[in-house]
Amino acid sequence: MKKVTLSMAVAALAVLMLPSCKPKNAGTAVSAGAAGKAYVAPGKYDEFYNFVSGGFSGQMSVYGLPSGRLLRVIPIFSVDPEKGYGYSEETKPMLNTSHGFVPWDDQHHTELSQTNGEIDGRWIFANANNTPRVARVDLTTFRTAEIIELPNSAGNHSSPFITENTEYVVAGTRFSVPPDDANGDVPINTYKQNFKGYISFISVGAADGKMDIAFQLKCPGVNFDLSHAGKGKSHGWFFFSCYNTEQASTLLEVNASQRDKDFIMAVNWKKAEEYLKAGKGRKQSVKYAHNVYDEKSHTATSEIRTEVTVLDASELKDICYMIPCPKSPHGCDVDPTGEYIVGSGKLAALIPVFSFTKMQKAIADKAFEGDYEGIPVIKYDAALHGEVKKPGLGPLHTEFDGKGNAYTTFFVSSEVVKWSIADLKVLDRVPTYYSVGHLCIPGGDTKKPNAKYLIAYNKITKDRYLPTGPELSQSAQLFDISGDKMQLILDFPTIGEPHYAQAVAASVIRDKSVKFFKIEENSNPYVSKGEGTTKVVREGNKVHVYMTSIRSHFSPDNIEGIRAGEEVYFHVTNLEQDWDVPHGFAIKGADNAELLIMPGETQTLKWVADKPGIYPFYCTDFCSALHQEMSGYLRVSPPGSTVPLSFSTGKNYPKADSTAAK
Ligand code: RUQ
Ligand code: CUA
Repeated sequence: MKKVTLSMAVAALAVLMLPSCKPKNAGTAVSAGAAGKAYVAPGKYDEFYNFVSGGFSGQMSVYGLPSGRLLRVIPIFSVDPEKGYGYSEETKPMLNTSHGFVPWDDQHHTELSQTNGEIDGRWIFANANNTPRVARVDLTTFRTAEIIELPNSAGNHSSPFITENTEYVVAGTRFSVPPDDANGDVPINTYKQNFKGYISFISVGAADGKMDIAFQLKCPGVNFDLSHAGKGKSHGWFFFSCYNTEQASTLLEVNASQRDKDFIMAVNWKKAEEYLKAGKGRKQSVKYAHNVYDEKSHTATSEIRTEVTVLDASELKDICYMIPCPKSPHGCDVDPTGEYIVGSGKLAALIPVFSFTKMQKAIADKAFEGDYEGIPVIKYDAALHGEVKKPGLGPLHTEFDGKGNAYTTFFVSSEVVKWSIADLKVLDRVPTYYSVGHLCIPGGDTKKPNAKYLIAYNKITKDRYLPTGPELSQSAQLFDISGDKMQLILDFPTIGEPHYAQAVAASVIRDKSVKFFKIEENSNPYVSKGEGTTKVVREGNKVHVYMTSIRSHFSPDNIEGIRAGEEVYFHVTNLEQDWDVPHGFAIKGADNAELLIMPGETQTLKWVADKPGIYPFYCTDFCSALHQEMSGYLRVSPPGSTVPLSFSTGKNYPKADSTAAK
């Protein structure tokens, strides 16, 4: 392999650090008729939902396309005071991990569930990079239904990609680290001996979506970057891009760029299943959290699990194969037929396209050039379909249109390039503003893309919008790709830093939306199903307030007899049974957030009465003409006070002969 000197590497990196080759005519690149194409008239629905990862916001945002209108931000891995997520007692367990409560994460990829390789609109999965977790969002409620932590992992980046019937959600670790049951207190420079890369296969319940770690694959210590499942003829296989096959543990920008080629790792997961059935897995003791939100009790529960089954890919033959792939591959994308696997070397000036059929033949013929820690390395040429020559600089990600074309993003040369899979010829290129990362075509990683639009998610915004101080929103750009040439029709700012995103025809999801929760099905232990059952109960140092909200009052709205220092739990049930009538709840001095309670739901806010006084509480969501009247008072007396605990609504009027305090 070619040896790169330090100075050569630094020179190459200096080029890569340029924000981008800035495209010319940034302001005029928009095509004629763009306004009409992106315009969705007031009151009309968008044609597509676009689910966009939030990067360092930890959330996922949902846009309508082609308008670019923001429809919703779904809290997943970060607390969200707007919705009370991670602040209400019911949602706190969702963010529990083996490290305790973790209120933030970095969310990079979104993947919609599939049946027969087509988007089925049931769930969308999301990864947390930092404290490795995978979440499932329910698309009837647009809320996080489940989060599972991943043991033996660190930097869960090549995740969460799914198999064509959502049999598994797969997650590869970005950082290899010593396994959780080994002594991790080792010198960092013992990477080669002690650090291993784990890939998690998370099974998904066909009916209820429940996630479970079916098994993990123990692989050589490298960085797994991205992945995609095989489909059609390659169903049963999974492909991962790997970098840092140099196994460097310092100054990776130089030391992990030494080799001319890193790998795409091909995993035969059907074979892994056979080994698992044959009892070849080793039970490893670990600790990871599994958190589930129940929509009947409107409550999350968190359980710590202690065991995982591990298959060793270096010992068990025929599970993993390495395919050499030039220059620190990032994206790893499989075309709609399942035949072609596209690797995108971040530092490469070409795009290698591998053939599944040729790869199978190479394995049968043992066309190997050696092994990498016990894993056979297939000869590059034996698996190669061909290379796209001079496509651009810094290829990152590829999506497909289902008509034989691929679209690849180029970070360094700031463009999207359309090319033909059959003959590897470049067909079209458009500039992006600026330095595009991921891209999305509706269904663009499935068997059936819906190739009307392409959205580019750009890393650098610079002069695209009105200045807003040192930080600018990241920007998405919408292209019409229905014709031969890509046409820019819209820019829209995004939340956090988008990485991958997926889109689907609105009709697949729209009509399944839950409009409210049925109050008679509410099984929250603290529910009040009517004002008649509201109450205030003292239990030791805790006071439970069973409260209801309905336009436009709380019941109770006068509470007295609370003592300073007591923990008060407001269990607020929204009695409304109508679409789009949430009520909020906030009380002075609360050290967490509001509650935002959906119709038919119960949510709980913990509040500590810190000193005597009168504490108003009120509804935070403008719910009716008398929303400003939707409020109440809570009286806090000193510790040991004899003021009796009392509560009422509409009964606590001044006595006729006395208005004095008592
Ligand atoms: S990444 S910009 Cu975190 Cu998917 Cu490629
Ligand atoms: Cu209820 Cu405002």
